[in-house]
Amino acid sequence: MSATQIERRGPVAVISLVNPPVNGLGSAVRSGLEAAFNELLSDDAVTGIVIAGAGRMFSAGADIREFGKAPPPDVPNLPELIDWLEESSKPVVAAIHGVAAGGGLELALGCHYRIAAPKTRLGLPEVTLGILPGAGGTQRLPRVAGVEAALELIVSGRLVSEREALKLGIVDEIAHGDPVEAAVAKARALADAGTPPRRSSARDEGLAAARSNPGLFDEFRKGMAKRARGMNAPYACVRCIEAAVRLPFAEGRHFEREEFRRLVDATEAKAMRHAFFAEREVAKIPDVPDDTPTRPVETAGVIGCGTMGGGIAMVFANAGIPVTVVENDSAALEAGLAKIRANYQATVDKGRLAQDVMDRRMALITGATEFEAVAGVDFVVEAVFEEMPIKKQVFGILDRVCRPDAILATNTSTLDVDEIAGATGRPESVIGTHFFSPANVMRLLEVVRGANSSAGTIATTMGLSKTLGKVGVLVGVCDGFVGNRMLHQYLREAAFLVEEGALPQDVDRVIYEFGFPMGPFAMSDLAGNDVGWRIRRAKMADHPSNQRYSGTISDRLCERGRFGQKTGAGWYRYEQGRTPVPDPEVEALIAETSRELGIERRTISDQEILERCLYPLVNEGAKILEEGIALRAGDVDVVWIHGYGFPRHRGGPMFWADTVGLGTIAAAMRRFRDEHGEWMAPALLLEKLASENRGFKDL
Ligand code: 3H9
Repeated sequence: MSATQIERRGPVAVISLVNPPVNGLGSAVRSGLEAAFNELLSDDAVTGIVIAGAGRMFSAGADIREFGKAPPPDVPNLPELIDWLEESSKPVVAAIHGVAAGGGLELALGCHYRIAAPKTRLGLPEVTLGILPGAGGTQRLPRVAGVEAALELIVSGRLVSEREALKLGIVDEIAHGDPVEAAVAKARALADAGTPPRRSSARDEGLAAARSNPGLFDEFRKGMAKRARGMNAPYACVRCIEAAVRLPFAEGRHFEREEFRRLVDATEAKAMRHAFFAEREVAKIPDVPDDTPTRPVETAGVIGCGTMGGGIAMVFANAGIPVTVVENDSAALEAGLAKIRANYQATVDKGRLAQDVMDRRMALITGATEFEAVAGVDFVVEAVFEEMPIKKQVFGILDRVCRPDAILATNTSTLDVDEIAGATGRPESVIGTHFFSPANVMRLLEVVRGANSSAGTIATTMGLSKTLGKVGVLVGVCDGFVGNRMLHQYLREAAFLVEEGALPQDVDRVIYEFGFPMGPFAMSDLAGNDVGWRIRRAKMADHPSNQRYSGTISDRLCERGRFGQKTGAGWYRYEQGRTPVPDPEVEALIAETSRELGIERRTISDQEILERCLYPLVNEGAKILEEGIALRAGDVDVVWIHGYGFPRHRGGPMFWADTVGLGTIAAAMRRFRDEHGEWMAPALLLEKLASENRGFKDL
C-alpha cells in the first residue's frame, strides 16, 4: 500500500498520510507527498487540497528511525516539501486529529488553514530528542503564535490541546464533526471566494512584539539555564527563534537547517533517541508475547495508607480506577486519607489541578479497616512496612480473602518476592511493584517478576503500569532490584570520597553539573538519612569485615539527629526551606572522622569524583545484565532516567558508558580495585565487552 493516498471529493483532493502506527514522515511518505503535489498542483480540476492522517493520528513527525541514515536518492527532504506546499496558489487545509507533533505540526503549519478535531494534541517536541524543529517550525510557529509562546512551546517540547492551540492561533478552527469533511468544506469555500493563500511564512505581524523587546531572548535564556544545563538543543532552539525575528524567512529557514544538521548526529541527540526507543522497548518481554491474555483491571485495593500506600492509591484514582485502601484501624485510616486529601489540595492551591477533578478523584478512594473490603477487586497492591514477617502475614490473608483470579502485588524495594509469594497458594498471581516515592509523582515502576509469576500476571501488570501513567520496567528478584542495587554503589563511593578528602558540596556540584537534579548528599538529605541508617543497622551483622564501611559519617550525622531536610539539618543546613547550605559543623565532623579512620585527606579532582561515583554504578549495571536481572541495557537506562534523575541527554548510565568507552571504564575499575579493594573489581561482562571493543548497545 502506498504511504499516501489521494481521494477526490469534488474539486477538492484529500491527501492522506498512511504510515502506521504514527504516520511518521519517512522517505516513503515524502516520496508519496511529492508525487501527490506534482499531480494535484498541476491539475486544473483540483481547486483545493486537504492534508489528513489515516488511522490514529495526523502525524508524529519525522520518522526517528531514519535519523543517522542517508535517505534514498531522489527523496525530497521535509522542509522543501513544506515550502513547496505553502507556495501553492490553491488553498491547502490541514485536517488534524489525534496528534500533530514535530514534523507533523510543521507540515500543518505549511498549510494555509488548520482544523483540529477534539482531543487532539499538538506541539514541537523535537527538543526532547536533542534536536530542533528542522522543517520550518522555528520560523513559522513564532509568526503564527507569537515569539513568547513559540519559545515556551519549542524549548519545553510540550504538546498542547486543540483548545489551547486555538487560543494560541496554531489552529484556526475546531471541528465538531469529521475534521476531513470540515477541511474539505473550508478548502472549497476559500477557493470559491478566491481568498489569497494565507502563508505562515509571511505572517511577520507575529514577530512585531519581539522586535520591540530586544532583551526578550537573554531573559528567556536566563530562565531556562537551570533546566537546560549541559544541553545544546534548547539553546539552538532559542537561536533559531531569534533568527526568525532578525532575518527574513528564507534566511531564517537556512539558519534553522544548519543548526538542525549540527544537532542531529551529535551524542546528545543519539542519547535522547536511545532513551525514546528504550522507553518503548521496556514493554516488550521476549517470553510474554503481545497477545498474552491480560486481566482487565477495573477496581483496585491498596493495603496500608502510609506515605507509599497513600501515594499508590492516588495513582489509581488519577487513572480513574476506583481503589479501596485498607488500614489497621480507623485512626490510621483517617490520617492516611487526610494526607491524600492534603496532597491533592496542595496541587489545587498551586493552580495545577481543578477542584472538581480533585473531588472526582477523592470520590474514587474508599477507606476500610477490614481486608474483606478488597475481596472483589481485580488488583491489590500491598504497601505495609518493609518487613518480611508482616508482608507474609498480609499475603496469607489476601490469598484467603481475594477472588481467585485477583493479582496480588507487593510494593517492596528490597524484599524477596518469591518468599512473599510462598505465603500464598497462588504464586503465579503474585508480583512485585516497586513504586518510587512520591508514588503519585515519580514515573518509574519496577515490576518485579517472581520465579512463578505467570505470563498473564506480568502482562497485566506491565499494561497496568501504562494505564497508570508509569514507565514499567520488568526486573528480576535480587537485593535492591535494578535501581537501588546500583544506587548503593554510587552512594558508597560518594561517602568514601568524603572520607578521603572531598566535601559533600564538591561531590554534589560535580554530579549536578553532570546533569542530575541533585547530588547524592542533597538527595540523602531529601530522602532522610535515617532510612539508610536503619537499614545499615539491621544489616550490620551481614557487613563483610574485610570490606570498608561507608556509613561512618552518615551514622554520626544521624546520631546527632541530622536526618536531613525534615530536621533542618543533615549533610547540609536548611535555614530557608529546601536550599542546602554547607555547614562548618559537618566539615569538622568529616575532618575528625577521616583522622580517626587514619585517612590522610587529599585534594580530589572533579574527574575523579565523577569516575568514582559513576563507574561503579555502571559496573553494577553490567553485573545486573550478566545475571539477567534486567532484560536489556536500555531497561537499566530507563530505570535510572525515570527513577533517579540520570540526565536523559546522556542516555542513561549504560548508554553513557558506551560513549565513554568500556575499555576506559574497565581499566579504571581495575585501578580502583587495586587501590581500594575487591568490591571494585570489574564485572565479567564489562571486561568481556571491553576486550572485544564492544559496547552495551551491542548486546
Ligand atoms: C521531527 O519531526 C524532526 C523535524 O522537525 C525535522 C525533520 C527535518 N518516528 O509512543 P508510542 C513509534 S522529529 C518513528 O508507544 P503513543 C514508537 O517507537 C520527531 N517511530 O504511542 C512505537 O513503536 P513500537 C518529532 C515513532 O500513542 C510506536 O510508534 N516527534 C515515532 O503512546 C507507537 O508509539 C516526536 O518527538 C516517530 N516520530 O504516543 C513525537 N513516534 O510500537 C514522538 C512514535 O515499535 N512520538 N514512533 O514500540 C510520540 O511522542 C508518541 O509516539 C505519540 C503517540 C505522542 C505520537
